[in-house]
Amino acid sequence: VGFSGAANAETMLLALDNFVGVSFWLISMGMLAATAFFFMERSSVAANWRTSVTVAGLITGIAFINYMYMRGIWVQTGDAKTLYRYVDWLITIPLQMVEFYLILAAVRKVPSGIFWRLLIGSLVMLIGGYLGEAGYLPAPMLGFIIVMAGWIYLLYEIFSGEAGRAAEKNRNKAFVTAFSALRMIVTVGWSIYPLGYVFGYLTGGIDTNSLIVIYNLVDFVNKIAFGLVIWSVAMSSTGARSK
Ligand SMILES: *C/C=C(C)/C=C/C=C(C)/C=C/C1=C(C)CCCC1(C)C
Repeated sequence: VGFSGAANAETMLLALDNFVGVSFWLISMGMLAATAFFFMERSSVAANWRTSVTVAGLITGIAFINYMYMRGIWVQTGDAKTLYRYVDWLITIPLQMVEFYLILAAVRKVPSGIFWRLLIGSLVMLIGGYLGEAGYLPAPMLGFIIVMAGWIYLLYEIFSGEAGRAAEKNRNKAFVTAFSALRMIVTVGWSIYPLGYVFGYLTGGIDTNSLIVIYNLVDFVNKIAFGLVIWSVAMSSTGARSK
């Protein structure tokens, strides 16, 4: 029982000594647990933080369903093309970027332009990636360029654009720590995803199983830890209020 798709197709069961399949299951369960946690914790945080915590739960909830689906595809075919992940990414990445606006807005009034720029920037990024990966663009390189441009734009917005400047106005220690942790996730945590595209389309090949495991593991940080950072700043702001 190795990594072969044929072996899986014969039984239609998940071989538990198969690390790729197990990683799908582990992340699915992690996403489910995180979703239940965020939805239950929602009522423990101050009213102005509830939307942020709800959205954290939506992100892991969407990922949970997509992981169940991808796991099934993988068990049946021995493959799980990155393209399936776009169903999740198309919804969760815009939600994650909107989280920056939501946590800023939980603390003080911020211009709604921030919301729209983060939303539209992330949609452009993801749609470009999808079209490139699905073969709708004349060259995969074009998709890559659109995604990189979108991503750089988003980084600019949260570091030095209006969102970044609005965050600087905040002197609350828990908020500052959380905001910079979220920035790190979007900078460093996200930097793993292009590897699959670069090796898969631009240079000619990457081992599918390794790529799946890598994406599964980074999603753990990029979705669950991302939500936990938001939950923790929500909790500490709630505590500070009731004291
Ligand atoms: C929860 C899922 C997350 C945070 C997914 C993030 C995905 C990316 C940041 C993907 C980025 C890509 C590039 C930077 C270039 C090539 C195409 C992508 C879409 C894989």
